[in-house]
Amino acid sequence: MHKVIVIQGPNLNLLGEREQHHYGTATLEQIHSALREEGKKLGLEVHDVQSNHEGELVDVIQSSRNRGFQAIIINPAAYTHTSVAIRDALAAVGLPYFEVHISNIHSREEFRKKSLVSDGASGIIAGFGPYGYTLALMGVHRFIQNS
Ligand code: CA2
Repeated sequence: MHKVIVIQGPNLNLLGEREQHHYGTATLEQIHSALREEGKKLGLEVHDVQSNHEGELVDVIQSSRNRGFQAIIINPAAYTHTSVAIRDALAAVGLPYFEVHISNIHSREEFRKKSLVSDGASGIIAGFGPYGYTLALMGVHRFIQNS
């Protein structure tokens, strides 16, 4: 069974509670539970982690190869637009990664249009709401099958 890790950045623990116009009504646990179920159907073991701390996200990314993951699905949240450390960690670990944003970052404030991780990503999904994570998992499944 192939293993995939879903990494969630700062404030995504608040999903479903506020800002529903941007991020929908599903909680993070509901999203992760749906991904685990979808993963089972696809033959993927899906793990998840959320942190509000940049260094902790870097640690998780760095350790993901040694923990046996074949791919990373990541929503770096606000760190998308600011974190050279997360960009460097993703480049260093060398696993294929897929960037997900719940909202369409290109239709919002100017500062959200720049992502520091997009150029190294194997795929990018934005604006599909929480369903974007499921789309990413389907894409990871196809990616692993073809590699
Ligand atoms: O659209 C996305 O997925 C974002 O990565 C979400 C980030 C934002 O900074 C990015 O520009 C786009 C923010 C996540 C904050 O999530 C909240 C959820 C509920 C209530 C408040 C914040």
